[in-house]
Amino acid sequence: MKTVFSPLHSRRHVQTELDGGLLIAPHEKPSRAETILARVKDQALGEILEPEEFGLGPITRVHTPDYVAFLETCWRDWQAEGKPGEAIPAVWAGRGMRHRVPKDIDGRLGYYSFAAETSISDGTWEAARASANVALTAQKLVAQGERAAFALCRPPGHHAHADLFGGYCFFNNAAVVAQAFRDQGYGKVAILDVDFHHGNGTQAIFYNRADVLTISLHGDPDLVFPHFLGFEDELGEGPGEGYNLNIVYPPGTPYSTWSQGLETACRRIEAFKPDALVVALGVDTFEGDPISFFKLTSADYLTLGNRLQQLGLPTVFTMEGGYDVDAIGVNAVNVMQGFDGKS
Ligand code: OKP
Ligand code: MG
Ligand code: ZN
Repeated sequence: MKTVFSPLHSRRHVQTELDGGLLIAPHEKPSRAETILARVKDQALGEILEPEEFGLGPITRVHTPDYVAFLETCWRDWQAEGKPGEAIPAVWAGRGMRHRVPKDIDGRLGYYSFAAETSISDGTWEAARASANVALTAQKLVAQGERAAFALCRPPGHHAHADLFGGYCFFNNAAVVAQAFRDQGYGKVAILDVDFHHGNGTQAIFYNRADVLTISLHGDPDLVFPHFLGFEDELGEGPGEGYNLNIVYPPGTPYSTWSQGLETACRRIEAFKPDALVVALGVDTFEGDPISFFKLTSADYLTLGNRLQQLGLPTVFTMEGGYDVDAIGVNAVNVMQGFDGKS
């Protein structure tokens, strides 16, 4: 399988993540992507390509132009106010307040976000743009006939809504890929999110549409991030009713349980008969992950990859989470090798 990777991911190098009342060193750090790339090379998974530049066109097919413009100037606007640290949202429109875009940067940071752990500094814009280009280049490879491609995206994307950042995500790479397939004449696309966390952004972007089926398997949002979306009674709305599926699990879930939901998801995808599949691949389901609570083993990722291959669909993998950096390379590449037939 071919891998798409951009060295520009390292332009995202924030020093802070608000966690437990402290500003800690972020879990979503450059070594994540470098460790996966090293494993791709070590295992000779396949050719490694740098992304093409696709411009903002395919991004604004799923994100609003005002949100994209906000991200482009956020760090500059923050610095222009003379703020000493990294840009962090700290105020939101609560119930009963006005959902309008304020002029000042504190107000706009709150308007365009849903969480406060995701700081912004110099280079975040460039890295997020490169990450979307990585995803779109993998999509192009598959549209040109590759059975599958691995978009080694960083920063991740599945938490980003049309006009909200958060959960380490800015552009929803999986959604951008799915929309690119649609715009190129693929009639139906399925997105399967196997990251530990609910793909809230992906769900929201396609919630009222029947042409993109969204499925996410994740930790119960009654207990973990993103807390306010991802419950099993969220089925889609309007024309999209029946085209969103959430499968939630409790702490300690092993592959033997998790894979039952995967089977449900695979059967739903088969019934949908999509023309392409996007897999939002997080490996924070790993037993050693520092911020998650599932118990998948490294060997389980080979089994997962093999099961996804059996769907028989043109497939783009977009890299999402995974925070046990020592294991992230083996686990992510195991999915690709399982897909390619290794057991
Ligand atoms: C991004 B992705 C940890 C709190 C977690 C943010 C999690 C973002 C996950 N103390 N807060 O889905 O892997
Ligand atoms: Mg998920
Ligand atoms: Zn995650």
